[in-house]
Amino acid sequence: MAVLDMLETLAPIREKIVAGARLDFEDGVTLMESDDLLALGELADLARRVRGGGDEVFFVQNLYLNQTNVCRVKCKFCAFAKTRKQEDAYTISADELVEDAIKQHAATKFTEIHCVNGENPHVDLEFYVSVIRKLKAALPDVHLKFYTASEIHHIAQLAGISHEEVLRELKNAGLGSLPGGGAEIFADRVRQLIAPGKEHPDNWFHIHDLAHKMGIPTHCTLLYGHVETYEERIDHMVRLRDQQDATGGFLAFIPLAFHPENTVFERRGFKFTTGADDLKMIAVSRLMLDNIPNIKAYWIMMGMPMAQLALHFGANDVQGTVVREQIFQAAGATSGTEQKIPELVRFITEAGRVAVQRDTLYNELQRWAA
Ligand code: V47
Repeated sequence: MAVLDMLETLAPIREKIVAGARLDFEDGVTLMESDDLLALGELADLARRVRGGGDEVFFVQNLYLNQTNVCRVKCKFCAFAKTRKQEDAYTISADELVEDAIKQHAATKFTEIHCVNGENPHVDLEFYVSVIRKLKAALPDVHLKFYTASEIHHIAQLAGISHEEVLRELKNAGLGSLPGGGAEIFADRVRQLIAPGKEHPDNWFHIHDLAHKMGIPTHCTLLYGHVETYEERIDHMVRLRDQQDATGGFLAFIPLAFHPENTVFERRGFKFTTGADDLKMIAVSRLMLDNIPNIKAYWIMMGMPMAQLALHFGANDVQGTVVREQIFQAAGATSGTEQKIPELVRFITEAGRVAVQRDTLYNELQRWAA
């Protein structure tokens, strides 16, 4: 495409951004179809600034824990899940998990635990509630970001109670927020192809809607780079934006790049996403999601150098120190599982931004001079 054509295609979108107007579905598809990566980055960074964003780039000091990798759902994109009989299947008791967390806390002083699990059919409500209660008692100042909407739905099914009752039990025990997983791609066509055993997206929305109304903030994600179309990515973003208009409880959006290793899709020849697609996803999500304040460039997923570039494509958060990630490691991530604070600060500062350590709710804890 000639440069002039590209400028003309993006010009009406730029006008909307400058005017603070909302982009529509067609604008989103136009952005996705553009290969003018630098123009997309510039537009996204402009949108971020027009909407009040400054030079701050956030990260949180966190620990990743998984209670169980046993899972009843056979999502085709997943390399983490196991059946109970597989050799490397595990289910960790609340006491073991708490002991481990206390040891880690003494070493690193994390402020958040992020926990996502398989949908284990062999445990009960108490398995989930007791770990939150015990962790809160042992580490009262640590924010517990536990259980995707898929897991909340699963816990409700297990216990024969409503989503609302599960959330209330967990909140009373000390739950702080929900991670954004389980969203995948909302479009039925894609869900049937990649996760036919997973609950309907209406459940995902019902749980986030309830959580926001109960004062539990949540995160949201989109899994890209498999069988979805650009239209289906934008449809997903528009649905998230509508939910945020209604309840306002999403703290951040995290685009998750599909990692094919050790999955059904690897055997079908699927490859890892490219840097161009990763940067495009960050830019387009910033442009479309005008009401979600934070866009995360998840370094575990894209590597630290690419996450650093993403800071000029609309991202303002690199997630965190992330001690011990398992889901992406199982599927071929090569970025390691821990980033020390000085290293995060170095990458952010060398991108010309101001590194800010935050808590889960985006309260500032410490800042480093640029
Ligand atoms: O729902 C699983 C994704 C999610 C693969 O809220 C994969 O800050 C790529 O919830 N390749 C679970 N993605 C993890 C999750 C999460 C992750 C990071 C940040 C946050 C947050 C939440 O992980 C799943 C699925 O979308 N996932 N397998 C894979 N092979």
